[in-house]
Amino acid sequence: MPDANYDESKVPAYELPNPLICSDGTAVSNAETWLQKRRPELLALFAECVFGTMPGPLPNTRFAITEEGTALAGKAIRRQVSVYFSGEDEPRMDLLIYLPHSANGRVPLFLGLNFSGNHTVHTDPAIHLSTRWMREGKGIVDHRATQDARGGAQSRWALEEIIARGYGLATAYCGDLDPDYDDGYQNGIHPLFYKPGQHQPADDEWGAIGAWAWGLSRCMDYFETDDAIDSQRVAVMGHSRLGKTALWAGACDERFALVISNESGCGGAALSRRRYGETIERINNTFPHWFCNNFRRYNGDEDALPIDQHQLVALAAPRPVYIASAVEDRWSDPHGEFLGALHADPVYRLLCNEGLPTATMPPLDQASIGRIGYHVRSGGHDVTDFDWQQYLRFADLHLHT
Ligand code: GTR
Repeated sequence: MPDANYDESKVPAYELPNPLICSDGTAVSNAETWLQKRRPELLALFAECVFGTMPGPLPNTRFAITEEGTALAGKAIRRQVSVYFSGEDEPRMDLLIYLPHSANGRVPLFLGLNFSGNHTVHTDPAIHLSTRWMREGKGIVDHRATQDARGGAQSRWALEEIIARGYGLATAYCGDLDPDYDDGYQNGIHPLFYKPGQHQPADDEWGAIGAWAWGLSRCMDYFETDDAIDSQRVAVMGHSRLGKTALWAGACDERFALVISNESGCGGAALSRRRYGETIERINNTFPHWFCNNFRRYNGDEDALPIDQHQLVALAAPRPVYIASAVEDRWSDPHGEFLGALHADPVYRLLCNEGLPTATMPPLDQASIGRIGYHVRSGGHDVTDFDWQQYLRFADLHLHT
């Protein structure tokens, strides 16, 4: 495999597929053609070539509130909910929800999966410590969390600020849906869907990202049953591999009112054809379980893809979408992420006459906010308070709190 390219002058010439021209050559000149024809076509192409097809909810899904209490010195209500997918205890997704205590009526909220268990999101000792398989990291022994893992990802969640601004925050561990390693899809939720004799997904069926996105939709199913939550105002958010997931969840499930993708890189908002930083070949080799097997056809052959990632961003339209980069996170290709946002703009202009306010990459640490939002901040691959400040501003603007 060639070394990763970080030289802008070595980005090859490429031609992007036009989001507003259908596969049969029809130009999309009105919202109806987008909604009835082009959008479903693009969704099907992303399913077939990139993320795999995703099934619907399981009929035996049920929700159980396992714990409730006040939190954050009385400023929030904490609710822990287990989502059971079959008649059995496993597999199960544990949802952690904080809502502002002072709320009048249903609250809007941010929903995002986490990398290492709900207990990492805050030091609140009442958060159930996950007993599931975890990647190695602080407070992890033999792939299991210890008390030392509590609050390990706190700096990525701005919980106090989110609550103070009148929003809720809901999160679940991605590993509840599919542990993040390549095991041929024997654990997690995939086996629940195998037909008799099937032992792993077909080449055009979902991988881990598909399973994670499916889980986000099941969180939404729960929100629709909870009177304290405004399910019409849920922003789905994710970082990195989970930022790819947030885009895919937002594309597949139009119940999400707003989509935020933080440093999602290859397979997220970054244009694949640029082959800058992480490429399709690299991501498929390192993480063979993330995408569907069909995505491997495009290893080293990006121009053969019938889609590119700006069209994934466009699948959020006309709902507000925010793409964020970090300047030192070259692996994710910040410029490619910006172009992913920019080239979604024509779809937004067509549908709601408002897209990304700029055609050039904004200066460092200055958000450009329209119906599409974008920023590139200083620093490296992470989610910071600066990122959340922009997301809250964006949500204030579009979710009308
Ligand atoms: C990297 C991977 C990226 C990104 C990142 C993350 O190793 O190459 O695509 O997803 O992990 O999720 O933090």
